Amino acid sequence: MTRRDLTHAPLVEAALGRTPRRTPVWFMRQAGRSLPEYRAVREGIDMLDSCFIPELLAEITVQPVRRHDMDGAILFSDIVVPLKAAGVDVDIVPGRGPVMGSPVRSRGDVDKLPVLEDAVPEVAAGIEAVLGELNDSQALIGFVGAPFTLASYLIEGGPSKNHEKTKAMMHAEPDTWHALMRRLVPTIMSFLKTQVDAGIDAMQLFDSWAGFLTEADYREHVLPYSAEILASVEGVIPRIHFGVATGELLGAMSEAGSEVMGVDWRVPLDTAATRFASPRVLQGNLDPALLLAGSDVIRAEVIRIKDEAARAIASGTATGHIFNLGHGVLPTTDPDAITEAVRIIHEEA
Ligand code: 1CP
Repeated sequence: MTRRDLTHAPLVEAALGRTPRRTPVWFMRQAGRSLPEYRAVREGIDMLDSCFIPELLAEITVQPVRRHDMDGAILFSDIVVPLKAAGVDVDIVPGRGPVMGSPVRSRGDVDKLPVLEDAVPEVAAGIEAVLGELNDSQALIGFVGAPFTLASYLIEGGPSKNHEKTKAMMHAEPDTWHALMRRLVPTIMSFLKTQVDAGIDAMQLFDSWAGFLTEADYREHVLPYSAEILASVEGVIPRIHFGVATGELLGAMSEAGSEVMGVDWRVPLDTAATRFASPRVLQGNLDPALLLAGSDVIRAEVIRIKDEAARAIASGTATGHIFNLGHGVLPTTDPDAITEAVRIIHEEA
């Protein structure tokens, strides 16, 4: 594979700290349930199965770019896909999320956890099909879940409100915790390698639930492992790092090494930038709920967010801005409101 030349794609330019011709935008969860064309092609097909059908995953990945003039496509997959590919008994239950056949609670469970060693050819073929559909202004963003967020699903056995079993293991059995991290890192890196080898143009590390941790816990139990994953693609593709409610962790998370830091909607972008270990590109941070509030509200919020990013760049604490939501598109969002938001983001200076 020869990597595509995306030197002039706004998203890649912004991620590398250059000034793009327009503000690049993509939305987390832009593929998926807000789109009728997604619901149509997914009809009768299990969520995890759909992540292993190359033509289907490619079609779903491209749908939002086609419809909304996004500057980036996010690979249609899920953070548990590498676990499934490794042979872990995991299912995605509609309306709930990833559920494990048998949770990981002891050192014995950790030692039995399968590790992904091989490439995932279905995902590689899907990426190749996506790249055939995108032009050279449209970046394909690959992603992996970070080891903390994946560990939470494995230990809790499914989606969790408080992550209490996860935190209990971290503190009561730190050796088991670190062994689990050590076992997850190669699986995540190998799934990332499949995507990089197949030609993704950028990547995002989703540590969705890291915001539940204290900074001390994050530094000791999570940061070294996330840093190792990001380091594995340093200089190869631009890297984005994101978690929800991570305002208090932005400094520590920025030490993991990504060029771009995702910020959720709770922290103004110019405030967020002052917390980074060194200047980074900002990504964010429109509250996804406000896509339901009408275009006057969206326009006012877009102007506010772009002003905050511009102030951070002018003061030297940030080196660029990729527009995004502060977390994923809500399934009840009207797709026309998304198209309109993207138009406003591109048109407001
Ligand atoms: O049947 C369906 O449509 C199920 C809904 C769904 C979808 C569309 C799930 C189940 N996963 C996905 C795809 C997905 N997952 C994408 C690609 C689509 C896109 O972004 O456009 C991505 C990037 C993810 C990543 C993902 N999965 C994360 C990290 C992002 C985030 O939202 O913080 C997490 C935490 C998951 C777990 C997961 N998978 C699915 C659900 C409902 C959940 C969350 C469950 C929970 O609340 O714990």
